[in-house]
Amino acid sequence: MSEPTAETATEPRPIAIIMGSQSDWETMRHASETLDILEVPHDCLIVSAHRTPERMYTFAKGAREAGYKTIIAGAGGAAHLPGMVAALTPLPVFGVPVESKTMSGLDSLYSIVQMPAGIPVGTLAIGRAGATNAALLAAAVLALSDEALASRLDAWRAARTEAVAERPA
Ligand code: RP5
Repeated sequence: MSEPTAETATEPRPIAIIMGSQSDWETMRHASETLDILEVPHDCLIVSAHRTPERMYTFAKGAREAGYKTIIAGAGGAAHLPGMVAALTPLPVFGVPVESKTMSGLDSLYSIVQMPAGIPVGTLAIGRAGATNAALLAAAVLALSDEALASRLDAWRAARTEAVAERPA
């Protein structure tokens, strides 16, 4: 969760990774690490729909003006954060269901995926895979207008392909 430095303060950070709790970081750090590999500047913030609703409102209403292009939102349990943020901003929101202890993340998944028509949340898989893929999707959106990033994404995918052995060890 990097603070802007004097050197980077004026650089645009096109992606915000938000999460409902510190406990979500263990999952959401995989989104951040993926964006680091792809050299995509991003912010990581704790924004809770339930515990800090005013922080959530301020963040979501100001997100576009702050320069964000997409938002990745992770939450668990009664996971209202992605949907509420999507209701408050026109930016694309990708939701990551964090794996909960009591229901293995199914509660998170259903809370995030079952949005009413008109307010979309692009919902990913439960847990680490979802966090990683949310980062890749957000990067792919940015890559539509960023050729250098598109090349880095191509290289990332090619490396994943090359890493698959023909036979099991
Ligand atoms: C949600 O409640 C958070 O997104 C988190 O996944 C879940 C549990 O939060 P903690 O009790 O661990 O802070 O709001």
